[in-house]
Amino acid sequence: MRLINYFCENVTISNYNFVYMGYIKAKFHDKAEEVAVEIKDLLKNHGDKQIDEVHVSQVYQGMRGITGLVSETSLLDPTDGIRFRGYSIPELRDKLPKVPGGSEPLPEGLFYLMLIGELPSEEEVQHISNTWGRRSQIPRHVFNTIDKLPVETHPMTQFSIGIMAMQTESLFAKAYAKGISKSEYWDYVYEDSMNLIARLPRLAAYIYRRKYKGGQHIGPDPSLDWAGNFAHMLGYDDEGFLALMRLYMTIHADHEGGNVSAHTTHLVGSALSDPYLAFAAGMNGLAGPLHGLANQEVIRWIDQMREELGGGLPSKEEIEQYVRKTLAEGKVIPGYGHAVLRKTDPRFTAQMDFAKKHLPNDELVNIVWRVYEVVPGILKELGKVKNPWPNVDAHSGSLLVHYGLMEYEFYTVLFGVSRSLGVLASLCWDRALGFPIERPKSVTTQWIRKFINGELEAYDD
Ligand code: AMX
Repeated sequence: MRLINYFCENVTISNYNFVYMGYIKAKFHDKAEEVAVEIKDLLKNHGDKQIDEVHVSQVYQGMRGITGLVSETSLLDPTDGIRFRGYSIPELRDKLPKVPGGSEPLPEGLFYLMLIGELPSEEEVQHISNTWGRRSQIPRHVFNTIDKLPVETHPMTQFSIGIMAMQTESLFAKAYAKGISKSEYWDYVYEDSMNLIARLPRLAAYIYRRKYKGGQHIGPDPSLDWAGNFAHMLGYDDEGFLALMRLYMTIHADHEGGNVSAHTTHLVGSALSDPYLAFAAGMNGLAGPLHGLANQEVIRWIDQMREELGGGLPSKEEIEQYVRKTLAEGKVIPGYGHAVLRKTDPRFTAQMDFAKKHLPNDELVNIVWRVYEVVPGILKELGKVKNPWPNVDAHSGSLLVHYGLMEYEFYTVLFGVSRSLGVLASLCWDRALGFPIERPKSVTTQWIRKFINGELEAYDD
């Protein structure tokens, strides 16, 4: 029999796995056991039920629309947008615990929701904040590794290298090398994930201060929450910026399992690469301009437009001309379009809401809003763009610039720190549910030609 007192760090029970198991971990383990039983039943009774059919076009076009993955932490609806365990972004902003007197949710609460599947209490959020605070130390060799890179190295490259340098700390890799049972994998992946999330703000802040602030680093403030402390270590103590970081870290955390950063982390983790290796791989995907790098591209694109037009708030006609010029040059309009969404991204709307409340007269923010009035109509005209509406990246940079974080090459690192919450919670679920190595089938064009001509059968297995 298992006797778990969730509120004790050290529980006295017969199963040795539960001894010294923290409250969140024990609760996660229980939830995962329930879901594992449910999945076993689903597979036994409905394993043959067809969930999708695959068309030749999808095989060539980025597997778009193929249902082929399970990711428990969030689900993306093309029109409603992202829901984390069933909760929309406006609901999360309302229901998740906040700092006293604060207006934005604490990302610790979202992590709890994604991991456990329930809204957390204030105490539970505090517990996670404290745990991450305690685990945030980074070994010196990680900073030394970063210091060896040319300072002009892109912050995302430094971030990825820093995560890889931290892989020396992987408890999963050490335990696997010693030899552990499959049933224990989740435990070490959980510990690595918690340690990694705890350390990322410090790593990111180190990179920022090294590259842009002459290496004048700022120590953590243990009285602050995870996102607040991150803002502090970056060098921004304005209450508005702290609130923005809490919102930013919440809304960028997860976008179901098929996007490049989430899918890559899941895929690499499926080979039993430890969380450091898997997350670094995901970050290399986030660093692509069609994915997370789009946030820097948006500000760069607007800066170039302003430069060409001589500054100030451009008119709608001027923006239209610039959009058409960008398209004529064979480039995409950064911050617009999405592989799944078919409406304005609720993450864009949440940031717009924040801006209307806190900085309605900011010029750059007003340019972003004017671009929003112009771009969808033009993209619709093209006839090929499936989603002409803005995504999360169209708005985020303008808010950061307002508070003084002008160095747009760093923006994707902020996205990456937030994304750790979703993809690492998901990785814990992957190992707890014993998901196998991922290995879809690929074919050649010659094979497809023969298949179309009826010379070959589709693969069955
Ligand atoms: N500007 C110009 N053309 C665009 C466009 C945009 N914003 N979005 C899509 N298109 C084009 C595509 O390039 C494609 O053209 P092609 O047929 O000549 O190659 C055509 O429209 C069809 O594309 P789609 O099916 O609508 O989009 P997709 O699923 O292939 O790609 C995305 C999705 C996000 C990569 C694409 O919309 C894009 O490049 N957007 C700009 C970059 C961006 O904002 N990325 C961030 C996305 C959110 C995130 O991950 N952080």
